[in-house]
Amino acid sequence: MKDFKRYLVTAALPYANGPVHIGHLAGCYLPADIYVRYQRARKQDIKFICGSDEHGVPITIRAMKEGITPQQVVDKYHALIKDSFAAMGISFDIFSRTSNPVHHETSSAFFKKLYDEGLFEEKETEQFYDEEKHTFLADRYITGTCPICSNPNAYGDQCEKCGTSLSPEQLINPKSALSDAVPVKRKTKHWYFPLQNYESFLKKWILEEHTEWKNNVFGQCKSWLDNGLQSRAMTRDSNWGVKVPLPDAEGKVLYVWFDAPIGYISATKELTEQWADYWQQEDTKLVHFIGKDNIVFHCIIFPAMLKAHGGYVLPDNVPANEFLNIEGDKVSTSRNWAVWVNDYINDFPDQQDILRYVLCSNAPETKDNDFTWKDFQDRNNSELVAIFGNFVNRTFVLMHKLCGGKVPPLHEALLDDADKNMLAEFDAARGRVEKNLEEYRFRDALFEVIDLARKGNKYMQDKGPWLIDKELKNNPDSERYANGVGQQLIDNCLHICLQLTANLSILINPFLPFTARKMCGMMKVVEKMLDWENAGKTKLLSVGYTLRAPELLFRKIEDAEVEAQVEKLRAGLVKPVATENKQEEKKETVEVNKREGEKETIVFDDFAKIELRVGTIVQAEKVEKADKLLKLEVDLGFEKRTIVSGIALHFAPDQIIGQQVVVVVNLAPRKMRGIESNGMILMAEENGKLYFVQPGTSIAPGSGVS
Ligand code: B3M
Ligand code: ZN
Repeated sequence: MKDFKRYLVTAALPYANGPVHIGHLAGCYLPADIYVRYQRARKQDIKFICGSDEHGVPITIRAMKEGITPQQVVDKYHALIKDSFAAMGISFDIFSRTSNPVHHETSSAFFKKLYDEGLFEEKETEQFYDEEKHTFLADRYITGTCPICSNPNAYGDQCEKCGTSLSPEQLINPKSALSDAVPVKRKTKHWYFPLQNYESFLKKWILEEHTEWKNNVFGQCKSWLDNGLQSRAMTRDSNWGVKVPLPDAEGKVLYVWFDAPIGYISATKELTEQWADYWQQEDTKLVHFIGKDNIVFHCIIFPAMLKAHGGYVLPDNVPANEFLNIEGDKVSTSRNWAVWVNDYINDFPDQQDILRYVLCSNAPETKDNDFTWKDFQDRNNSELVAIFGNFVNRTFVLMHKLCGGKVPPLHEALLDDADKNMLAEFDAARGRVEKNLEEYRFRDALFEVIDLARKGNKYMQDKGPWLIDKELKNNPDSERYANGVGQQLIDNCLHICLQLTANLSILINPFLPFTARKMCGMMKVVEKMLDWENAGKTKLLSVGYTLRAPELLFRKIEDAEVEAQVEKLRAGLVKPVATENKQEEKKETVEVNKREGEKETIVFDDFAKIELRVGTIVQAEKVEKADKLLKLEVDLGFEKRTIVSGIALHFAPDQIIGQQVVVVVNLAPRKMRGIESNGMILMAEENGKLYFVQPGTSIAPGSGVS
């Protein structure tokens, strides 16, 4: 592994066109913050960079919608976003903005250097133009039907339904997003960056040298590189953005994805005079935290730009997260299906750490995940309150009750295996947390911290110092507790639990910084104790030191609170006007002509969640005391699965061995009669008789069905 001297951590620059929601937090800001807080605690030289992305079409569209200028839009949302992050404890060293002069200078000089070196292709092409609004239509200014999935509301740069990246020419029935007018073609000149010239560099750098990147990131990069790269226009016709620094470029600005990543550099310049050390010294570890929709820009385009420019470090890692859905549905800002961070802060004042906890323990690190308010309540009540909070609280209460409010001494001679194992766990847990954090597995790291608290609870429960105390009171002549041994055993248990509390505060600090601070207050220690080098140590609190009264670290979340949040979410839902009417129409016809068993319409995305594969039944037997169930062993090619199926009244076990079936393979496991069933077999039914749904001919197990 490379020996890095300093860290430069960036988190994606949010568009200043709306508030941030919890999906943004879970996607990149929270993991970035945890990583940075951990490295700061390790006393690393580190800078944490972010700011708002104030250019591009999202801003101008928002301005039109609200009837204000783009400048007013960015001023309003920059402030709102900055405050939300600060309130959540996201500890940027700087939260800058791409409208700052330093950014305009930096990005335009960057462009000029590539231009002067002849690294752009200048091309005149025909592009869509809105004759009513007198403007060219790129990216999101143009909408139409997606050629891949037929979504009628695809954008000129991407279809949000199927995720395909598009160019305006590919849209069917294109129309202007500004006026609804049918656009015409007009000639315009732009500067293109020939990404294909950097293909071999990128292939070597990513596919050979960065095989450690997360699977989702590496996979996306590989598919882009395998499909071959093409020139991309790095300028746009617009008046909002960084002006193209060339004499014949009136009305043209830099493409927002050209200027925005340079925003990381500009913000560092604004932060420190030593900015060049962070960006241009080979021993800097640059890490970009982003969401999955930004992977290509951070792993392919920006590195190619940096390489073309020369003199800059490239990212060592780009730990992108997937998306966080809300209550089973994709976040949609236009439908207002989101939990806004500023709303959360209003509704749950001083409860930032609960949200940080839930978003980290359920982070979409390897796949899209779902946030539900019920899960929020459960994780808080049964993990934060019942495990972590409970351990700390019991320790403090008992220490006040049984040890006079002071850190009791440790009587080495009386230490047994349970004590020694508990003490050894401090350092072992530190090691596990550390390894997970270094490798960007934040969920696992947090789990280890909670698990340590869980072990603390068990240790205390097994030792039961209150029982010793009771016995001493009831029977002062107790032999086994004679000569002060009873009190010494109590001392040992609470001494260890207090040292463990100190360790927990250090380990939890990157994740729940507000809680760690509270714990320091209770232990009457300065925050310096939270330095990572103290993690694993068993003598952090001095014997005889008086500690404060316990303060509850977390509070329970009541049913009514989460019910109110779900209600708020549903009440705030905005249906797009066009589809709302259509749905109403459909509802009526459904009421009239409802078929038996008819279900409501689902969108393609719902269907796409189901993984269907062909399998071959290789074993079948009756389940004891369940006349309807058969226990099947199904060969799926990549593995064999046990599936319990309710077909025993229709098929004899030995008749069906060798039959091919279609299996829902990603159904959550379910226990039936004590047997875990891992999937479901598709059956057709006619007049009460069951038939297997089968491929028409025998094909390889594991083949996909769609
Ligand atoms: N503003 C896109 C986004 O918020 C964009 C990120 C820029 S990072 C340089 O998803
Ligand atoms: Zn599509």
